Amino acid sequence: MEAKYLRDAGMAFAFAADPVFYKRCNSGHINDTYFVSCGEGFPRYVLNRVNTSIFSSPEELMANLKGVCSHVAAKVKAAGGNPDREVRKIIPTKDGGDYFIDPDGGYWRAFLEVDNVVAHDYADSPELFYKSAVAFGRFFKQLADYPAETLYTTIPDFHNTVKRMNDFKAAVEADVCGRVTEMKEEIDFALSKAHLCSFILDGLEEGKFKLCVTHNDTKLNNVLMDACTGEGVCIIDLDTVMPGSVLYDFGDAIRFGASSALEDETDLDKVYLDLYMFETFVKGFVGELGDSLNNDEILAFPMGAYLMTLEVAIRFLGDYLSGDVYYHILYPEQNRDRARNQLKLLRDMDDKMEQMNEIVRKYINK
Ligand code: GN1
Ligand code: MG
Repeated sequence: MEAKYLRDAGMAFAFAADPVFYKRCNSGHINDTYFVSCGEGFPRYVLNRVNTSIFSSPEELMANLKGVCSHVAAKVKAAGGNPDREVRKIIPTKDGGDYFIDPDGGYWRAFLEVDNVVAHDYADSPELFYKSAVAFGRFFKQLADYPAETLYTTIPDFHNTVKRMNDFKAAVEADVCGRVTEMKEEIDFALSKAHLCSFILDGLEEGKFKLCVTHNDTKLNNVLMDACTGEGVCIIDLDTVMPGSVLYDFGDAIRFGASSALEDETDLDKVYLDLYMFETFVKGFVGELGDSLNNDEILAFPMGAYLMTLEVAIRFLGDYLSGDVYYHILYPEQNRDRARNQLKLLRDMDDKMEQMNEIVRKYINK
């Protein structure tokens, strides 16, 4: 169903012409996104209604985005690239604001759509996945000198896996929907990994891993790739850009893109970690980042992938137990199915940890 006020929002922005057609994008789990067409010969746009129950301070969110986008745009320009294409371009409202606020208090914002690009939900070739690794690596490098202290925390403790585990335990205790019995096996398995949750936080605290500006949601479909050449063009979904560890970005990219199946696959026999894809991503990422990574970070890549998978698994499972209050779902048991999918991937990573370790050892800086 089309969101209420979509058309009012469409008319509020300084587009090149009035919108004539809206198409819903179904891939985000949090915000509502629409592609906007303004007719032949005009650029296309993206309209996005921010989920303010999750991003509670939309003004701060937009301040982060403006800062990050203009920083990356300057880098793109300096490298002779095209900033209208290689970084998210924010479109102001007709009166120069960041947002259109609808009568129900909904916050809408708009971006220029990048032409001739594709976002993939699934890495159907190693080349494609390699190119995404290069694109995420480049973005990470572009933000290496961003003044991190100016970034607002859009979601506190976003990748604090210890806190995520505690929240999960609380959801199990509360059992508000009476779903704990059904999910006992999955819950016990997830809880048996609780002792691992502080690995990245400990490394950051000890100074083994660097605190950097990270994207924090490096799903393959957050890289727009050129439809002709397949090269990564533009990194999108910048709402969670915050200080963190490179292990978050590496790990989440593996969780999503080196899985043999989609996050929503319900046939668990199809879900496993593809080691060839894992190595492909390591190669692209390390190749792009070089010595901005230290060896402790490279050696911890397998744990980064493991913990990001565990984290998302307990978030999906916790949301199922709590009555599906966080993620968008298309059918009632979707969060349960997503959690089972991620836990299957995690079990497979348990079996493949030594092989992952062996792979990353080949890529450390000598
Ligand atoms: C959410 O909205 P989307 O699909 O880009 C979530 C990520 C999860 C991801 C799991 C703000 O991302 O953290 O990894 O779902 N984003 C937020 O697919 O919670
Ligand atoms: Mg996201």
